[in-house]
Amino acid sequence: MRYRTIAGVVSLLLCSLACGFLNGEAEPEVSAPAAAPAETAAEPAPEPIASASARTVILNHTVWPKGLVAFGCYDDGKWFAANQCPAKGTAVSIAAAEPGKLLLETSQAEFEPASEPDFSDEPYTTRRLVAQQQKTTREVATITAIPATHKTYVKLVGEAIGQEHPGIEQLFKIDLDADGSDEVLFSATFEQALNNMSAEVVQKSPECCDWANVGVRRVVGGEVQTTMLVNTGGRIRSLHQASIVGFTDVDGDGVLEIVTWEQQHQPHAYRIFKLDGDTLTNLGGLSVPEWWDPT
Ligand SMILES: [Ca+2]
Ligand SMILES: [Ca+2]
Repeated sequence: MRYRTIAGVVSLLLCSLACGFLNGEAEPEVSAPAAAPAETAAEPAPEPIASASARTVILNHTVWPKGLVAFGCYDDGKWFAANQCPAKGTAVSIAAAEPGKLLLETSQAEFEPASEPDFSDEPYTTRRLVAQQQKTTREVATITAIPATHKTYVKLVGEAIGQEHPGIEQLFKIDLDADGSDEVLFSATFEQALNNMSAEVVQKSPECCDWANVGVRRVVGGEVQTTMLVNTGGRIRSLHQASIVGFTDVDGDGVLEIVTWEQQHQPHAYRIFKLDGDTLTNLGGLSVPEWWDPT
């Protein structure tokens, strides 16, 4: 068992100086998350919602607890935190943001509470998936890759995040709402920009030192707009990272929701964004203390 890696401690120290993720200083340019604030260890867990129509989004999580866990659930127009999701009910997967056909899996699932670490300064509660039946899979969209060096998008993404060398990591198009018009999604980080730039350019870059962004370009009112979903960075290196994890459909209406991941310091966080007409809403998230590793 290890408590905190050296990198984690360094990151925490850096972020005590530079970061304000959980304080909302770096919130994306969309409406605030609807998720309930994190509980403290002394507060009882909220009662699960009792609804047969709720759909729980399941996340394949690689740190703690490993495996499939409840990311959160959606019912009657509302998003609920993972520890409020029904113990039994409908679950929907997250299809990975990789080129090709997107397949979403729906199932009847059963969850159990995931026990919390016996110490934590970042309380985290979720539900672990323990049984899954009646799986059905349907094709929901196609992801088409765009070269990360595409000059037009290097320029557009660079303008969106204020960097001449944006460091595009992911760039692809997908029709989220099946209206026949593709949306373009991208992630861009300083780490990738470093890979693209010569050492001389890095030295001269006035924008140095860190950023991590996820954005979407889409048609709004007849014009293409860029909306940032994750938009973080600063002048102190703290290894900001961000990416598009994949897509899910929280309400089964055929319009895909976007799942992002970001790490501005500890913890790291997943977020889910819902496209409803011209509106893009941050439904909520799941923050995870990455330094916790019970193995
Ligand atoms: Ca579309
Ligand atoms: Ca949907």
